Amino acid sequence: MLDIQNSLAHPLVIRREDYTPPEWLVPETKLDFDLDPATTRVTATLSVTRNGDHAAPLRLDGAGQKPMSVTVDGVAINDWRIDGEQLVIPLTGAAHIVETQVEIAPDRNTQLMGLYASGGNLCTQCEAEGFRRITYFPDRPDVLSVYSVRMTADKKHFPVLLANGDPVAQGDLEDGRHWATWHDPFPKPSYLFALVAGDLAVNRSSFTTMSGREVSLGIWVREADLPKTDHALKALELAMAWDETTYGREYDLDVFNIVAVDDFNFGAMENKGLNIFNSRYILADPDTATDYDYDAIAAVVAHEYFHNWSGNRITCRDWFQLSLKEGFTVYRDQGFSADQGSRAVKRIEDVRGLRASQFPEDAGPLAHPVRPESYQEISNFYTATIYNKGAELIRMMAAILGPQGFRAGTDLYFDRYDGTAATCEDFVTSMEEGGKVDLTQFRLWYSQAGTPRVSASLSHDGDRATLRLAQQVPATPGQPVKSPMVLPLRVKLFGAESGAALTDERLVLFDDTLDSIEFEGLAERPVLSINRGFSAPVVVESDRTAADLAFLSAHDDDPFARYEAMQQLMLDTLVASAGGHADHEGVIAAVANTLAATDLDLAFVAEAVLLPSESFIGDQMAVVDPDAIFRAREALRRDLGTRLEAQWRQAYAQGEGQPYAYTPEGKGLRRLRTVALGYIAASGAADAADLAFAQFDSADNMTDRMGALTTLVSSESEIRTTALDIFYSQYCDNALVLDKWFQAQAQSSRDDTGAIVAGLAEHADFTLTNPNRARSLIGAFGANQRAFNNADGSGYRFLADQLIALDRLNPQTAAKLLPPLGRWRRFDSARAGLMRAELERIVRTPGLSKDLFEQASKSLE
Ligand code: 0A1
Ligand code: ZN
Repeated sequence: MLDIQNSLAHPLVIRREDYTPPEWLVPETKLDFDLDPATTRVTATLSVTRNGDHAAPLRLDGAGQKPMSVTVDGVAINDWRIDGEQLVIPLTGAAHIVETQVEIAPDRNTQLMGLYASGGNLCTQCEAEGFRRITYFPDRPDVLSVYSVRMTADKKHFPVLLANGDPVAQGDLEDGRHWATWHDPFPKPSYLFALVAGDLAVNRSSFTTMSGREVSLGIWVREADLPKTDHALKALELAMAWDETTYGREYDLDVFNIVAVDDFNFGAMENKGLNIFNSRYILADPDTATDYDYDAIAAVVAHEYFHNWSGNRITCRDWFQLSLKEGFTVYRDQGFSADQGSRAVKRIEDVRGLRASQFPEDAGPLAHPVRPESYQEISNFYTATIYNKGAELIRMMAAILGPQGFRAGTDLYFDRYDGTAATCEDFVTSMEEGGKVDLTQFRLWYSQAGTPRVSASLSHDGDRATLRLAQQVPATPGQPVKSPMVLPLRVKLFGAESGAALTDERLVLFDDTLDSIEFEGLAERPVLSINRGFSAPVVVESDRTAADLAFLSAHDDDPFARYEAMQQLMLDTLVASAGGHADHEGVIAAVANTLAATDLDLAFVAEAVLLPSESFIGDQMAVVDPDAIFRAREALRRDLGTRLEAQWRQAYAQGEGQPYAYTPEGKGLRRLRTVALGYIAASGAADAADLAFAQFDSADNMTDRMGALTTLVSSESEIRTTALDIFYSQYCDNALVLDKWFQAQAQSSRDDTGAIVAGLAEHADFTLTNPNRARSLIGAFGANQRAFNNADGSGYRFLADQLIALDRLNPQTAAKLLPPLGRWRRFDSARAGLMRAELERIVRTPGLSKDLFEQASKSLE
């Protein structure tokens, strides 16, 4: 392993402890772009100032380009040199004007970092280290500069020229070209730089901020897509208002533009005043986007907007602090989404996401703390841990401080660090001072990886009860021994006979000083409700019986806790049944009870009756047996389907004939309808495929159509191919919908899914150059536990082949798709051996990127 690592061109490990302030600052940056897809000339004029008393030369980061000229204070120089990929310029004074000129080729940029072409337009992506692909610059987040940008381009192909900040001037040139200048008065790091040149149409609106400033809002897309931008624009307005009322944060420029592009490595990017989005998080109409898509669009639009304060006005000192902006901003977007619909359902969705992606990451070879200590390639650290666990840390601090304390803490943070590049420690200190609490032990959440396990046991004697707690934080790579953490646990007791609350909810701060809590004056046997609302991101192991869990699933007054109790009951049942001890009665009764309840929101019911995913069941087992898990889950689905068939049919009929409306009620009806359809199909009912096809055929919206298609793709019925063909011919011109067609087939539970996916990789519409398409097939297949882990190793080989091919085009996206291969320790030795062989094959591939190398080599350790 180490030999391979040493032979790489740039095996550098960057460490948090090595941080030093920049030697040179760049208070002002002027950029001149002579834009052309084949060759773009970039002239950068930097005013640089020496930072401190030292004699070091100016070092500017670059990647993939060569300087054509360098001048210092207006005089061409030739004593510059290239060191690695850095341009080193000797400077004698305290302040200079340095000008460089480079040429770059956007249309050959398949990595989608820096300046690249997408759908005939030109756009940029600079986070984390893409700016250096555009021009030479100290490309680190603590160098803040005020940018002025001039762009020149062919007017016919690129009639629209956008950049950060506010527009200044524009004009025509004689040769069919035109120009525009933009100025951003807010000092920003280079990763927030953006420009777009293209043939785009705009959906405009305006927003009056709380201090009365008018902001012009614009969403820029292809002309034909304009009708699909209203939902995103509305979400932006809601987000702007929400940030004012919830955090007192106001927008600060005269314009706020969003551009949607088809080729994008992530979801979206918060460039100052010019957000650039993956088109899947902007474009929606009922015919092409599901309810899930609509929700995700609002969440991502809000997320990027919220970054204007948590990320842009206050940025990160270095990339180890990434969760400072990402964890906080995810927490903020989760709060926004919760306020738009059902708080409980939103929390259930967020916790499900955390368990699906962050818990396995924290338990695997790529586990890292929320504030990592080292990295090879920063792109690999845009992880569920940084984002979602990071958000849970903020949520825990908010719980500890209470609403007023938390708001005082965030006010202090925004005030004190505005205009600076800050650290996670700065945030925690603000919380301590604003909320008047001591978070000394809490800080371990930032430095210790791994998901804490809490064991909780409630004993009861007369009218007293004692809750005994113990915690253990598992070893993770590089961290064999852990200290106990502060776990804020919301706890409440219910009477086993009456179902009534026996206590108020208590927030227990379970830290190194506490191991038990006493309750007194209890009139009857108590049942424990713990970690209500998922107040701490931990695994709770309790001694509650199946009967206790069923009781809580019916009586708990916290909907999240009710859902949790049902999940735990289902999990215990499924793990036992994968081990050969099937007893479905408890789950069937509890699900029947939930379906019969009349006081529950339908979206909640739909979530509560869904079985845990195959991979989450696997996470509970010492050795994952994908086939046994699949069989156990299918058997329970079949039993639930048959025994409760009448209730499923009733739930299904409830939504029938309702005209489409994107409202919380409408979403709930559709969600429950699809879940019910799944159970009817699982029951083996003779009419199930026809029922699904009828829904597919008559649906007036994509949610119902996809719900039906998802059921059909897993069926043995011939109608399955008919539906897939109809769907394809109807939507083959819409890339975002075609992604769903690929994804649904990759998620199928059919025995031949591996072969189908391999065939789809050869389909004329499959391409690795578009990250959405690559993810829709390869990513979805990697997450299909049974299909991917086929005992013959074909799934592993397929993934490795695809990743090696994708790495040559787009290393970031390839590296993101690797983790399923890194789960080898969790499987039997035969599968583990096959996975390791593929990881080794990847690591030994000549010319492998740093991105994929880091992920694959760490996964082997
Ligand atoms: N800061 C963005 C995420 C993002 C990160 C890297 C990117 O480069 C390809 C793109 C986007 C966010 O949190 O939304
Ligand atoms: Zn973000």
